[in-house]
Amino acid sequence: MANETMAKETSGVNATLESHELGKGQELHQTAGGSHPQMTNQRGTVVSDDENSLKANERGPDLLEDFFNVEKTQHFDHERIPERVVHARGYGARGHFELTDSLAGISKAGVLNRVGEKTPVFVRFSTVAGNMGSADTARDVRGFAVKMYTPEGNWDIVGNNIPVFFIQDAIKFTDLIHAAKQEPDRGFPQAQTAHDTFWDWASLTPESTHMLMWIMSDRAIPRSFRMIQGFGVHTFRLVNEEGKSTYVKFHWRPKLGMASVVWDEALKISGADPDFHRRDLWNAIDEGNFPEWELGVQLFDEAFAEKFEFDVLDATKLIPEEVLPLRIVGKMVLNKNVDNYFAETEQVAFATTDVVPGIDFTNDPLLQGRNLSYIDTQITRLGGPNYEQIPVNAPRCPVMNMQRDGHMTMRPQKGRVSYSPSSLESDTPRQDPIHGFTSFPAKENGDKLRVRAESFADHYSQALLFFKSQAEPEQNHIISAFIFELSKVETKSVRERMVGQLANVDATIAQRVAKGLGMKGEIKRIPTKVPARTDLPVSDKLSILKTMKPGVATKQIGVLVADGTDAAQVLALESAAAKMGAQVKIVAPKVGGAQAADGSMLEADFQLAGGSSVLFDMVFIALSEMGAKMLSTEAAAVAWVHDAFAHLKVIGATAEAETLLKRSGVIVDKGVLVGGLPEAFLEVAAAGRIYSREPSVRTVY
Ligand code: HDE
Repeated sequence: MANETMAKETSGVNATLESHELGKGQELHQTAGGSHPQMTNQRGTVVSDDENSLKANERGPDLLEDFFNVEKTQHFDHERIPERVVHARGYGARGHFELTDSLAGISKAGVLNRVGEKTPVFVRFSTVAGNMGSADTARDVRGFAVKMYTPEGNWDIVGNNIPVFFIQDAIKFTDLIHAAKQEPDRGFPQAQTAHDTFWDWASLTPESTHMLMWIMSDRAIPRSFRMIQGFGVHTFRLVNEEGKSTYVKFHWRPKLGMASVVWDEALKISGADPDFHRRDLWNAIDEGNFPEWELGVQLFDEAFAEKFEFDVLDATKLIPEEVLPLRIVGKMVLNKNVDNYFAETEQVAFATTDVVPGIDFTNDPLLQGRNLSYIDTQITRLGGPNYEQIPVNAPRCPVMNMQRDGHMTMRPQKGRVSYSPSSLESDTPRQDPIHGFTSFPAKENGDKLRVRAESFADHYSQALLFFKSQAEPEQNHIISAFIFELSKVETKSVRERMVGQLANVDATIAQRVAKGLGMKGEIKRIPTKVPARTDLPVSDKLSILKTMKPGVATKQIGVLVADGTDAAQVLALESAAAKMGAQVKIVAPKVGGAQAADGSMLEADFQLAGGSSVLFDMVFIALSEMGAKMLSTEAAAVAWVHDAFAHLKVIGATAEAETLLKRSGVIVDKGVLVGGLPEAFLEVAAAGRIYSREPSVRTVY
């Protein structure tokens, strides 16, 4: 039957295949049922056979005229586009922003004026250093980029989960990234800063010290994208109808509060589930547990900026919330997963210059440099200047101007006139001085110079402030992270120089790191003109542990079962967990499940070897005596329990599971509940990890 006729006569692939004479040895594929649409090529021609290429004879060579095969393969050959030079590994979702407190009078931006209006958003979370295929849980800053499709144009807040940055001037960005990425001669390591070039650069770049404290902290190993804060980092301007400017810093605050994993766990998750964060976000949205953030702003004027102890244009500094509280003005909900990862998450293009009237820039030299970089990079990455026409990037308001043509133009612009001024047509777009974007007329004068402002010179005070503001376990983690990273540095002089920089923050911090590195001799402090101030009051808001929100909602409980498990106990845990919004995941030696003591089957979510305890927030060992004995000789089970203990998780267990607990080196503490009720286990788990256990499982330097 000819292709064209078949296209008219059949309504689905099933019918097409059935009416098609199958090739020798070819079987009809089983389908999921339903009415499948016809498969076509990219030009719309219906495909009659997607299994066999066109050959000169049954065992002969392929024919070039097989345009179906040629098109399919050529398309495949071009499936990849250049990955982002930084933030290559990311994951996105859709949702909306809703203003709850109007900033009318402060900013004329409609999105910050119209209370209750829901503005669609696309958010992409990312790591910075790793390539697209790297693991989600690498120690790194998380990108937190929000695109708001406002009726006045797209507004992007292209932020991070850390409120400060490594450098003060954009001209240093290339160096930072080259130092952090794979070393150019050997092409490794990727997705980590734990190597010579990064620490060589960092130890020679005192302005990075504050940020180093943050990336060595637990902020850099978040439990979930849903549990990170976001920051615009720079000081921006809000501009009102009268042209008055107010400085602003943007903050996103997760409704669930912040939470992190522990470092050894992060390393193991990278192997057990490199997609840990994206899977978590996808699942949460898929299940209707929509993540939410509040938008907070720190608003201030010139007078505040003048008297604040650091320069508000310096992106290596933050303004503590205790000094300038947040005003919560809205909330953002992510409630829709993407339909297609590539079309949306990969092709989304953020830019700091995507702003609307009422939002404006300051002279922060990092922001100024970023304003050049983003559109430029998209042109290469997405193949031309029309990437704004791709649906995920297209504004949800009219776009009319005299820009024309170029690769992949999708808007067929009508008319003769493609220039301005013009008189030939009555409907050509015109500039609008009243409603259009106008830049704040900041006064500029002085000499043209390549300099770093004197007011940017203090590199250590806020590094110390951050460290001092952490809870003790968090401080210990920062020290351990420096030790881990610098232990991967092969060049001794680099290790020593970095410790010499840390001595500028605080002698004890440097000594603790030196001790962990086994460094002998006196620490050589790097000379600095501006020593760290020790008088800055601590800011509890900078700590995850001091601000943590208790609860188990959307948390994952790994339950280890085997043949002989008491099914009633598992059911009781499931029902108690459901009441508190936590999720039970059954891990069994076989994915087919386990046969409970009463003969019923307990269905498994994970097979033991693929369901490592690092994937769960807390664990319950629901084993019979026989089951515990059997699993005591199973390395995966012993590691499962041992890791949960070492990762400071709350562990619940049946009294019969004791053999396995002992074999795994578990020492009973307030986070190990043997033979208790599920409610008691969940109550303890709601308070989070057992950080007090830490000194018994790893050295604190
Ligand atoms: Fe970026 N950054 N950046 N950056 N950045 C990019 O743009 C750049 C900086 C941030 O999910 C690139 O589309 C320069 C600070 C995020 O798609 C590129 C400088 C902050 C994302 C670029 C900075 C960020 C990017 C690479 C120093 C936090 C991911 C691909 C002046 C406030 C957005 C791309 C996404 C991505 C340049 C520093 C956040 C090359 C030159 C500071 C969240 O344009």
